[in-house]
Amino acid sequence: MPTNAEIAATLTAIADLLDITGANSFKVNAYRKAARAAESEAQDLGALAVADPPALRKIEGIGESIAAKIVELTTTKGIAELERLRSEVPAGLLELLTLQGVGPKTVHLFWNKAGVTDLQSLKHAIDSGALTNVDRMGAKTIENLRTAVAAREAARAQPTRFRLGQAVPIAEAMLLALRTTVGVRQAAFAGSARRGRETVGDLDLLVSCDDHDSVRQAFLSLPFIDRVLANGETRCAALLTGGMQVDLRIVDDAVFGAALLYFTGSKDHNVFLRERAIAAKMRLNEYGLHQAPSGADGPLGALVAAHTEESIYAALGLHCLPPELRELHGGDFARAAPDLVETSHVRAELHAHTTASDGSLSIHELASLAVSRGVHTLAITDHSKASAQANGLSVERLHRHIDAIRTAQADFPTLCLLAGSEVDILADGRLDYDDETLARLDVVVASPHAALRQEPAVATKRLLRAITHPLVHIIGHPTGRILLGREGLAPDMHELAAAAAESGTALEVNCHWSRLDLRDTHVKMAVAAGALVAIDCDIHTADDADNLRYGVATARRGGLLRQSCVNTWEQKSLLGWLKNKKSTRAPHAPR
Ligand code: DGT
Ligand code: CA
Ligand code: CA
Ligand code: ZN
Repeated sequence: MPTNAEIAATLTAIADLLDITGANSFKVNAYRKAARAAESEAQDLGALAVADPPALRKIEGIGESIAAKIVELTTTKGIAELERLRSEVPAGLLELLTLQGVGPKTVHLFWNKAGVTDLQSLKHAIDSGALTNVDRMGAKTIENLRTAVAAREAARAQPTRFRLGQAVPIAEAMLLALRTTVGVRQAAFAGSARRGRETVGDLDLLVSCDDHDSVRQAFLSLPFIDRVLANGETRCAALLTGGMQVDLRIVDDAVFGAALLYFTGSKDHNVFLRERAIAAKMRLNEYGLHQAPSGADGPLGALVAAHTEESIYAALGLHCLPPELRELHGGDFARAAPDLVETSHVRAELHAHTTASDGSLSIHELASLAVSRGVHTLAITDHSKASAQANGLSVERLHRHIDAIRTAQADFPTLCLLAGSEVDILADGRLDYDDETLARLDVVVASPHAALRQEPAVATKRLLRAITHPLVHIIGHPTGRILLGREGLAPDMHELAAAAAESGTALEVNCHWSRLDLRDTHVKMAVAAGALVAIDCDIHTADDADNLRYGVATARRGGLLRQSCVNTWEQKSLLGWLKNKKSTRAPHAPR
């Protein structure tokens, strides 16, 4: 049965198509009004359409003919008029609706006055000047349109990438199936996913085995596979149902390490290793590290190492570089093993939401989850009042919430429950609660949620103001970007990192795979500046705690050491930092 939101979307689609065909605006507006009514209606309209159809008409904004459409949609899963409109309007016109600044009335004009039927013909109409004769199309409007079309074309030309947190679970499910196949010795994923890159172009799986055929068969019969692209003795490739490509390499177990090293990349790291090999009169490829006594072009000599990555690095005089460092760090860490942060080091979660704002867990459920994860400290940081869409807390509600957290503490003797807030950093850098309120909290995570299209210089100033605020401990998801979705702020991260180091404020790596914010390159800047970093799951539902690995991978890519990550500290040090930062800094002077 359709939800109210689905009914609203269907009514809006009809209204858009009617507008495009140039239908009578009285009729179009009736659909739009009904869509708004459906969206804000508390009763379940689908259920009502089945149980008591006449009741639909009693709802303000829904007339007789649209009530009939809702009944039709609910009982037949479609609406004949919508199908008729869809067959009448060229499909390419619908994409134009998603261009910045283009609505259905404009699309109607494009179609009828300039013969536009899709993006390509719109581009042609702009370039040929055909649009200048269309009503409402001034020079400025046409210029904006040109920009929007170019942006769309650029986005289309980009190869599709998938977010790490969506790709890795698929890779692991496939490996699990392959590992149980007869004859399989080792199985791993390589490529950008193993390096922990925020997005991956394709998955690279590597299997060593005694029987190539059984592995191929097992791979090609995995349930996720939609289409086979290649099926060879040592290499298979397939497209998965979600559109992602998977490459599988099948190798002998003796050379698994060499293949894993090669297919993990990055390409630049492979070049670095090969050059090192040549300098030592050896040669490295996906089959192993060999002696090459007569130089790069001469014949290969004896095998030096191939079974494990460690043995190859060791033969090159290097320690085994963690895969996350094999992209942004060249040979920086090649000589000594850095004490990078690991998931097992994380002992505190400092950013979590409850049902008080937009989380799905109660204080008790969240605390139980934290106990089961083995952390010593949990900060409860619900949204502040400016985040109205997330049910942010008024000062009064916050005070009651703090009391509830203090009361709950008694039920969790092994866990330290901190009363915090994820307070909005307003557009000008002021915080959403006054200092007196903030001073009552154990932890203040300050995050930007709105005004995310600011100029870089304005964003830098805004975030600096929050970083240097003496009552702020952590800057949450500092840029507000959404991977493959929203650019977010583009502040001067060098400047922010320096200020964070100076004021003892931590910058967050938000672990959600749609954020990973700070991103890897930003972590690298924070590390260079000596700033503290927090790695937090920003828990809204229980599953969010599983995202820790992606945040840790991002932090490791930036070279974050264990001791610079506040979540790894012993409880005493952590609480000391939270307190000290509060009392040792000069009181905040209002600007
Ligand atoms: P992606 O898939 O775009 O997210 O990035 P990768 O790094 O997974 O790239 P991919 O799948 O094309 O290749 C996997 C690894 O195999 C890559 O990181 C390094 C190695 N590799 C592939 N082609 C070449 C090459 O032409 N030269 C070198 N040196 N290495 C290569
Ligand atoms: Ca790949
Ligand atoms: Ca690949
Ligand atoms: Zn947030």
